[in-house]
Amino acid sequence: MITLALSKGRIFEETTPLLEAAGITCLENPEKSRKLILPTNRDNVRIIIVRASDVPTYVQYGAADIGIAGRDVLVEHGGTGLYQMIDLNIAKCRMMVAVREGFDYDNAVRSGARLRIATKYISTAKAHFAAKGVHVDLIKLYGSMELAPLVGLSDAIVDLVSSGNTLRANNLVAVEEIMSISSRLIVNQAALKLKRELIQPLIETFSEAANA
Ligand code: PRT
Ligand code: MG
Repeated sequence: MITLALSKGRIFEETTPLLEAAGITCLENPEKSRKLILPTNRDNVRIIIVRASDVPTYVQYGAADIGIAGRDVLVEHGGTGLYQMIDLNIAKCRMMVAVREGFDYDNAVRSGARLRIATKYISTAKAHFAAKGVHVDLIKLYGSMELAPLVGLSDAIVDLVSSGNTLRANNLVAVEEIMSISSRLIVNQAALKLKRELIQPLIETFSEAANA
């Protein structure tokens, strides 16, 4: 049996065609079902539904053999116990620094003043600003980062941007790109050895489908 960890929403939706290419169909819709363990058409493959940021943790401890997670989540997790097998080229976006329209970010950085940054990506943001030599106070949020600069919680945010609509709707502008993001197939290190004959063909079909 292999267990695949996925988050519902965009990752589940964009993974479905890759699973289909590997002959795997999930038998329940995670948006409708309250079940957290979903059967597939193959009795040796099951899907577990977890929070996007929890996917690496389930795979690290071997509670899931494989999983799909964004590069944002993987960098923040650190990658211990995981093999990052392939870039699936799905759920793409960019991790950006954004500020209120009219806020002079370049000047704030140049002046050497401490910047207040709100984000859910504390360790990624910390590494980014440390590499630039910018002093920051980091404020941990769990969502709706875009609100923080509007109500004076922070000078800037570090968040994901895809269409840019959320920034525009809130009079924010992106001022710096930290990294480009897509989702990766991750594999538990022990599972890759012990269940190689089940996992290896999946990796191959996924990588063909991702590059098609
Ligand atoms: O939603 P929940 O709190 O349960 O968890 P989550 O937000 O971590 O999960 P989910 O499903 O929203 O995101 C899963 C993964 O999708 C992320 O880890 C990214 O790798 C990837 N991804 C791709 C995105 C986006 N694009 C994206 N646009 N994740 C989030 N967003 C958000 C962003 O945070 C911002 O609030 O969408 C908003 C911006 O979108 P635009 O189109 O308005 O720019
Ligand atoms: Mg979300």
